[in-house]
Amino acid sequence: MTDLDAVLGNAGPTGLKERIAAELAAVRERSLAYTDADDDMLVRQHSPLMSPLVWDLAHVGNYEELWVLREVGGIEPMRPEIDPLYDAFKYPRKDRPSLPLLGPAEARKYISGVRGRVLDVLDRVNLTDPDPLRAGGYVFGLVLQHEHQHDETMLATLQLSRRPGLVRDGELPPGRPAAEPEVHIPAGVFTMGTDTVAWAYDNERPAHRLYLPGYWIDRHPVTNGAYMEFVEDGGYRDPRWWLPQGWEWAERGGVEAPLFWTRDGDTWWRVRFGREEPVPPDEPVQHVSWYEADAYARWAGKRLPTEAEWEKACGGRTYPWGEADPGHLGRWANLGHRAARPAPAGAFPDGASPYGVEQLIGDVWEWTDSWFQPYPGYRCFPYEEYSKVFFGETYRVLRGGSWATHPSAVRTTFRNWDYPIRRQIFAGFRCARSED
Ligand code: AVJ
Ligand code: FE
Repeated sequence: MTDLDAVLGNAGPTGLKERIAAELAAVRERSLAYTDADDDMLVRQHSPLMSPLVWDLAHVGNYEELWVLREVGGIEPMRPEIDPLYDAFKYPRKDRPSLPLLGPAEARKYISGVRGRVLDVLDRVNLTDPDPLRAGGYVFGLVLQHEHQHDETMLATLQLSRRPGLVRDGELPPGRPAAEPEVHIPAGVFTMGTDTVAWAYDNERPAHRLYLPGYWIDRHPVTNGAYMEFVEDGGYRDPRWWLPQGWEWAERGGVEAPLFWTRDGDTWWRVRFGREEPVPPDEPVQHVSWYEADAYARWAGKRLPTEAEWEKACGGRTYPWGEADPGHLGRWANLGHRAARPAPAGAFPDGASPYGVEQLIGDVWEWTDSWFQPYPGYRCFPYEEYSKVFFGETYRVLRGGSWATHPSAVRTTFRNWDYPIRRQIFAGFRCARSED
């Protein structure tokens, strides 16, 4: 099957255009919901780590203009003077509030003007054109995933703002205890990455065969309850568990628990979207840095999985449960902000991989032991600033998406990355260990 057949499916180009239009409408509804706040909330910088929300809003429109209107549609720039303001490489996040950004009303008008023309381009584009940006609607997949990624970034900003009442919560299924907390993955060759997932990024390609010795991997992500034991055992005060840089980072910042946690007597509390609540023990831990994840794993007598080990545990499918699109939220995974938190361990038995590993997709991004590096045979497409400029020994890979990640923006081959000190993202981890 070619890439094109895979994405066109039985619906053909017309069905694909309808799906793209529906997904574009849905992601925009999401972006507008996260920016449905007063102007002060939108233009203020809530943390030096993040852009003002109004920057993300105009940036997704500008990205859409660059790729769909100019690159594919051949349309002249609508407002060339604003391009540098929304180029993520021109000004660091901390400097963005002092730029002459579009205000909230102007930003909404600009992105809706772009969107109108994008739908015209979608109408007339040939999705079977061999040009790789057009074939299978790749450019639309690019802007859709990009906007969802920024929506997740906006949720992290909203969490950092500690402002209540802006982020919707929801219902989740209950957890189940695991009879066997670890799963054995036998030695052997598996295929890492993809050649066939139509909207995969360059960094997920090409598919390549890889041999891994046998290993054990946790069935569920590490929970708050398990992480509390590490904290209570003095894990943050014992350098034996920490890499030197991690120890230094925690000392300098006075880090003693996950971000947003505070202790009151014997009880741990957290702030979640502006509201205080006791930390629920059976939920996967989130808002930990790579250094904390790595230290916990060493304390537990284990280690973080490599990204290859994480991906092999998914069983070689687009999703751990098979090829079915996770769009039917509910059954397989906690994705797409159905609730504003991870689901308790064991909540998604139907989402298990063929090996029986659960909650690989959704809930929390999972830190892995791997640096973000290109796969053998990597080819940059369509631009260097998505992946290529980040390769090296600077960023650690995260896998699987979080509760805040949209189903269209994650799959078992998807690779995310961040600095090992970052913890405003919705990141947790699971542990692994080699065979004895
Ligand atoms: C893939 C999440 C690391 O948000 O920094 C957004 C994605 N690239 N705009 C990020 C991205 C360009 C990127 N991550
Ligand atoms: Fe971006």
